[in-house]
Amino acid sequence: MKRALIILVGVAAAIALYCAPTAPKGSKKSPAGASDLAVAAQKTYVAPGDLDEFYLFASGGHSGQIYVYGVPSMRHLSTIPVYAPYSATGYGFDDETRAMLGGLTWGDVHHPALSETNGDYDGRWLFVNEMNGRVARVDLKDFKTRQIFGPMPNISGNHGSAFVTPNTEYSMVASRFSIPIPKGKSLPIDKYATDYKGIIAAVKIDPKTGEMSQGFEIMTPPFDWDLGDAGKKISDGWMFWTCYNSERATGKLEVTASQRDRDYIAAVDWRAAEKAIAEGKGDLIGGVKVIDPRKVPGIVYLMPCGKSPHGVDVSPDGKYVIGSGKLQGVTTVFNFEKIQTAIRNKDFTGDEDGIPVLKYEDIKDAEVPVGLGPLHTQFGPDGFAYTSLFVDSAIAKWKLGTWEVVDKIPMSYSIGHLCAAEGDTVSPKGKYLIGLNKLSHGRHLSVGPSQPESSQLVDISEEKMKLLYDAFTEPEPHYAQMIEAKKLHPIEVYPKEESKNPLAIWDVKDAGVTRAGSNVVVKVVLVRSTITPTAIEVNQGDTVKIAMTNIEQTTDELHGFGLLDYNINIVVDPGETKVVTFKADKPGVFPYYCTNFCSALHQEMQGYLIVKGKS
Ligand code: RUQ
Ligand code: CUA
Repeated sequence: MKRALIILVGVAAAIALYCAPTAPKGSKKSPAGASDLAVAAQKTYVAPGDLDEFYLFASGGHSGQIYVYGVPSMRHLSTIPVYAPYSATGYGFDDETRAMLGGLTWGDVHHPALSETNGDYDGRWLFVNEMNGRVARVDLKDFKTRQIFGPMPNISGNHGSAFVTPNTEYSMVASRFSIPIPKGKSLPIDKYATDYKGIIAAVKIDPKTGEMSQGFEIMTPPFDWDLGDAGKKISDGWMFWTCYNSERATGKLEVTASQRDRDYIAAVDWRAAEKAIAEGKGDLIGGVKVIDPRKVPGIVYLMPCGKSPHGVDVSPDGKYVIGSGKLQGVTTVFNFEKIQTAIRNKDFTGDEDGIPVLKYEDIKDAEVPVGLGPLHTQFGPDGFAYTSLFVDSAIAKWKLGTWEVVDKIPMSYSIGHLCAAEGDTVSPKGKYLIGLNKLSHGRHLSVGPSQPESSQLVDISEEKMKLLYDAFTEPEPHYAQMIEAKKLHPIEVYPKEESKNPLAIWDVKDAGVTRAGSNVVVKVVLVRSTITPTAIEVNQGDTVKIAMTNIEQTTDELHGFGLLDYNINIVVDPGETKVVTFKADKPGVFPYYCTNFCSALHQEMQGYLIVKGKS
């Protein structure tokens, strides 16, 4: 049946291609590297009722959210609100999520990091960083944000994050902007080179619960730390970060930070850092133990790399560390063993504020001529690497070990990150690669000046890469990770027996209002098709806490609670309890109603909050 459908679609696509006399206005010929359209249609078509093979978790940039897509269909399945309120799910309105946001209503999300066991995605959690010095944890059991850790002390602009170590011991963090530390101290900008500090840091993760807590920080010269990746297998225990502006310049960085031919990749022995902290070798700055490499040697080393590198990526076997100047035409492959040998032999060319600098020639294995503007590298299961080329607007495929560039495919337009199926783990899955492009112009219906970003799905199952599909995504997919769908087993209702909220009630007869002075607690039951109680009376000036339990145990039976004029919008999943506390400062009658269509009598699911005036 499925095969018949696929053939049908294939034939239909072929007919559409060859017979359409009037192609839609603006449509273009398939670009170079594109698949035969019938084949592409077959490979991306997921028949009604069928499921995608992979989940894609894409960063939502400064929307503050994570977007979930199915691959290969590229259908948008869900939005996980993380750092910004999201009224569709009531996120940021109830007490718990509002407290988690901590007064900030935006975050600039860059790098999702799926939790790992032995270097493979284990499907437990998704960590994601944002620029205001925070890391969040999404539980993949229910796709909900469960913790936002930070803003962390001393960190300014948490870009080099939220990369996890191979057994999710840490989520790694690095500051893009250097500032005087601790935060709150101000110094003139002409003190930048000497008195401003960069910070690289680690957030500790509880192996059972995923709960994050402060790990360690390391003080560095005022470089702009950019991106990182954790070592794996033989390089497990090490962490790598790129930086730009090793010139320690200020002002127009596009000029001032490009004077030197090389910047650095930091190689950090995080186990040694952990040990130094345990031995009390850190200085307390801003409430955290900070390691100063001048006083505690043996933790950080600098690897010279092409000017202003961006991504740094460790190969699946952990042997190679790949990084490149982002205006170069080559990407450099560093050899982990050579790095270790150079460190052992103290083969240094100098130091930066006490951090030894290794010799480029000693530690590199190859310069691979991938093309102009290499940014990020992902891996396939067969020893191939895929590097995104921003300036060339293309992806290069090359072989680890022989360093041969074997294929290139253009991207429309200006690719940034790229994401292969489990392509940053110890066992990449191949099959699909997604180019996360910065521009999309002209390849979709016009939606005005604010255009979507484009993500292009590429088939990497054969020797030649083939373009399969253009998908348009919310701004802005910095990084994304793709995990086999069979690794995730999300729940669909919160089981009643696991309910822990002390304010939860499971019977309408327990619903109602209790008062202690001017503090009012309202216990509410949401079930098709009544909000009980149907009227709530309070006095102006009361502090009102409404705890609502959706007592449904049926998939998809969500109920909402929209309270007009009070800016309250809660959505409660089946079996869930949510609490919202507010001051009833406006007198009058305020309707509340269910916001999620739930039954034929959904419209009847309503009630009134009556706030009696003071006079
Ligand atoms: S960045 S286009 Cu924020 Cu990850 Cu590379
Ligand atoms: Cu409950 Cu609509």
